[in-house]
Amino acid sequence: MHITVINPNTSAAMTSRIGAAARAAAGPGVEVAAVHPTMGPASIESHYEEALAVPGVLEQIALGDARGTDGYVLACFGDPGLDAAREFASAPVLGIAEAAMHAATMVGRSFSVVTTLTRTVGRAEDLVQRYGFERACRSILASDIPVLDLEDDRVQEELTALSRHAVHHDGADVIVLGCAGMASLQAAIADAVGVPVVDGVVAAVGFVTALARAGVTTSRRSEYARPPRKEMSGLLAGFALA
Ligand code: 2AL
Repeated sequence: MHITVINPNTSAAMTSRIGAAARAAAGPGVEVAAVHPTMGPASIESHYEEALAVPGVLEQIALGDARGTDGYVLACFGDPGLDAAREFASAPVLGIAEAAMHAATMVGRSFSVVTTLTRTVGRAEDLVQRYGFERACRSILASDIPVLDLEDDRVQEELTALSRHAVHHDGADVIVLGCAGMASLQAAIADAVGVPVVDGVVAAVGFVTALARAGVTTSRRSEYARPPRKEMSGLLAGFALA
């Protein structure tokens, strides 16, 4: 089985960390290609960057389909371009926010998200609503650590402190990590805080391999039918579907 994990930003270092987490989660018999777009923002922390990341994500889906990918993971907590990717890809596509929120509610009644910049909280709130987890989500707490600084030493300490607050003040049974670059912190935060911590890359790889093994893929009945052929112009001319 071949899984493609797309880091929607163009940071090669982050893609390689995401790939390591995805391979550990996938286990034997699952080949993981961890890729990132050839164009777009270095990290995604605003709606502007999210919009500009999507063409590069779709480009990686075209390449993944050509390789015979059996399942895709969009490894950014804003789930950028998830609907478009689902229409376009020949295999199921899961976002990491979507997968993490589902996983969290399978091991607890409630969860909190610990994330990067305060300005990304609105997007996470929208996704909580979209996926139907308003009752389960207790809080979304921002560390104000930028995505590309997640390797800093202070990160584990700050995210652990936020997670403790989520458990003791907000009543969260489970912590959801709100960025694709946080997988390496999962065990340490879970040990320190004493509740399950869910990383979205790990959750999404697990769910998408299960779907692919079961032979279950995106419904083409209506909304997620392949997009219609249409002329595309300018910089996007290459995205016209044949
Ligand atoms: C992210 C993420 O997962 N990747 C990225 O570039 N931005 N998420 C976030 N909350 O900032």
